[in-house]
Amino acid sequence: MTKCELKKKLTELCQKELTDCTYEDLYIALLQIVNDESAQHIQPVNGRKLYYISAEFLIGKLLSNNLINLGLYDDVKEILEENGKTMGGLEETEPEPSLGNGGLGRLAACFLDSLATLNLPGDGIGLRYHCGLFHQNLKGGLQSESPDFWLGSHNWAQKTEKTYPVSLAGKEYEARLYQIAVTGYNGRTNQLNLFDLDTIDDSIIAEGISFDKTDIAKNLTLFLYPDDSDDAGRMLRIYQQYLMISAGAQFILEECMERGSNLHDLADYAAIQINDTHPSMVIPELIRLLEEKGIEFKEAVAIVTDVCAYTNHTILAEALEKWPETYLETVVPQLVPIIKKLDTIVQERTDDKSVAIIDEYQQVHMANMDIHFSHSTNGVAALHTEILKNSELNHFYNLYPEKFNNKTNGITFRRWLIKCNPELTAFIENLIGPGFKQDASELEKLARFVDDEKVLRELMQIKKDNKIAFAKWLQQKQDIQVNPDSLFTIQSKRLHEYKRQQLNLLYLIHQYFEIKSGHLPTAPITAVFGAKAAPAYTLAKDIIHALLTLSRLFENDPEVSRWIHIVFIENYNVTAAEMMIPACDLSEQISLASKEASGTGNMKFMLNGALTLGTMDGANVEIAEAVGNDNIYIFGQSSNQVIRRYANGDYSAHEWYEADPNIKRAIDFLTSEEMLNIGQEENLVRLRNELCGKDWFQTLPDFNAYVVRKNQAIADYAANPLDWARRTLINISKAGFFSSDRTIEEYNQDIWHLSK
Ligand code: 26Q
Repeated sequence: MTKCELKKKLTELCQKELTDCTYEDLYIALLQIVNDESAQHIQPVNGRKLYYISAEFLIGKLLSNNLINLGLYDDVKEILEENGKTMGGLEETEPEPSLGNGGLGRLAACFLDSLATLNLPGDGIGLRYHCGLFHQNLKGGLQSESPDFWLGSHNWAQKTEKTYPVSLAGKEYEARLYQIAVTGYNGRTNQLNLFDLDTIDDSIIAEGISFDKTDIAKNLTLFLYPDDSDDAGRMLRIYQQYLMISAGAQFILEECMERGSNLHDLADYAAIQINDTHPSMVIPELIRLLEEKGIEFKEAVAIVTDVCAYTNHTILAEALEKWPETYLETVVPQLVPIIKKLDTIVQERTDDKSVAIIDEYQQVHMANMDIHFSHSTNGVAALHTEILKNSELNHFYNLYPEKFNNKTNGITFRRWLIKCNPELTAFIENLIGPGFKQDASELEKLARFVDDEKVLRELMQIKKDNKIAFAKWLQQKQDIQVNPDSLFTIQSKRLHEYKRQQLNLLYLIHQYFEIKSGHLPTAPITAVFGAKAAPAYTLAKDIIHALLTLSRLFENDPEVSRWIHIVFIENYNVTAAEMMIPACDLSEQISLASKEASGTGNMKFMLNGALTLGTMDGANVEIAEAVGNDNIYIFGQSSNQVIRRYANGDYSAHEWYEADPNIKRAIDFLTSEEMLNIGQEENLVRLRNELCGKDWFQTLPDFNAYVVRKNQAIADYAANPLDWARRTLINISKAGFFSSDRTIEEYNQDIWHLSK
């Protein structure tokens, strides 16, 4: 479509002059134009097609991204500007679909972009939640939650006439299919298929995000992952999961049969990727449906094993789903006999009880079922996969070594560079041409310029501009002023003890004492946090509270505020990430080694010209390998040391606390008079006691190394900005490996074998 045609269509749809249009008018018209245009890129599927089933797709706002992928972005931008409007204004009109919690959901969204860009037939299957991840409010120094409605009257999910019957607790429901078009960059259009019930009723939402959990017809898809801290909530998760996978399985079988499958040959038509254990019931459900269609159990099991593959995203034991058999008996009685038969097959294969599907307490282990009855199990970074093979899933690895493989995560450069950092994109394009947008390995060509002072100075200016833009956004959004000349160090990710925001907190307290005793930092820093805590995760909320309290304490103290400014971004989401990441100097990736499966934020920051301060965990290990030790700040215990400490059970937080005066001083400060004057005693005491009494994620052993390494980074930044810029350019040039295009190529080559 030419710019002229675009303008004409826009005017037609808005039914008035563009200057008279509101952003809302323009948004609605562009939604239609994008959907029409995307439909032009739908292609027939000949051979095998991928179905990526996931309870989360954290897609973020879609308009700008779709315009970029369709090649319409620049024209729309010009048309808007000719009519006194901006792209930023337009973007604000669009609500963000926050249909995911964090990394796992965002990965699914990046994968859909890469599949379509690589011209591979691959759809997503998930749920159309009416409210995405809760909206975080930080009034009074504490997190509270409110519902995040995103559907409104105009949204990307198009209603279809297709419905599928789903039986839940013996009652029949109709799952309706909605579709969001996923258009690749110069690529094809695939679909994100989201299921929903027509009967959802948001008037049952009471205080905050609480709601009546018993009325399934009204609440099933009302929220992304309801609170799982009580039984009704846990049960509701099973209802959600079954709606998703039962409708999904029927949809897949229907499509494959329409394309000519006789179901015996299903594996020639479909590959199913199970994103963590949330969709695992698709295995027994497919077996059930195939049996219904006359295929014998044994063959059905073989077909399903051939079709399905499983991705593991965690080694935290508490995050591996296991359900009491009685719950499944209640919600999905039709699956229980099948799961029992699968468990019997496992018992025939081995007498190792640790790999059973149903354990001695009648708990059903979803991951175990996945590994036995799919043909591939992958981890999401090299270290993570090694830990799965050698410890967490070692017994499975011994049974099926051929099933295990690694697929290091990646991110889509269309959103995490082209969309969020247009200035850096243009700079790169100027130096090496546009090829990197579709072949990220071309970023290596930047290596030629690492000693070119003019180029480096330009890169510094871009970072500065992005910091200024972030500062403006922050001012507007939270009425906070930050100094763009300070070093921006950012930790943005879900709040979890293993991610160790508390380590960053202790560092900031330590620096407070340093300043007070006359040891001034080498440069002023702005310490930025973005993090949501699960509503029932008390300690995570205590960490947020401590950070907010410390932030106020610093603000009130001019001696300290000259040097350190703590900023907590309210309601961190994809949109906020797009503002924060291009503005970052130092990327905090400080999880306890062995606990972060991969991380993907680490990749986004690197690509946008930040240096990483991190532990040897997840994909940090591969980032370090790619850029070399001079271009990253690594600190802390190795994963082996950590694993050994857990195995020996000899870690005593209290000993570390007593032995190290700096640690003691920092922890004690949490309940000092200064802090208690501002914050809440209950929260601060609880956090203090946790840190010096338990500290399950070993914050204290890494404390000194963290302080030294972080101060080294700040000193380097202050002493030699040009060298800092040189090292950020090296990071950018090595980021190509972390494109999700590479990840998807690997999945396709090793697991899916899709036909183009
Ligand atoms: C489980 C049981 C009950 C309720 C909720 C859950 C649940 C919900 C969400 C369990 C896990 C999740 C999300 C996990 C997640 O986001 N994992 C991240 O996946 C990324 C993509 O692979 C990795 O980069 C991160 O390291 C990993 O933490």
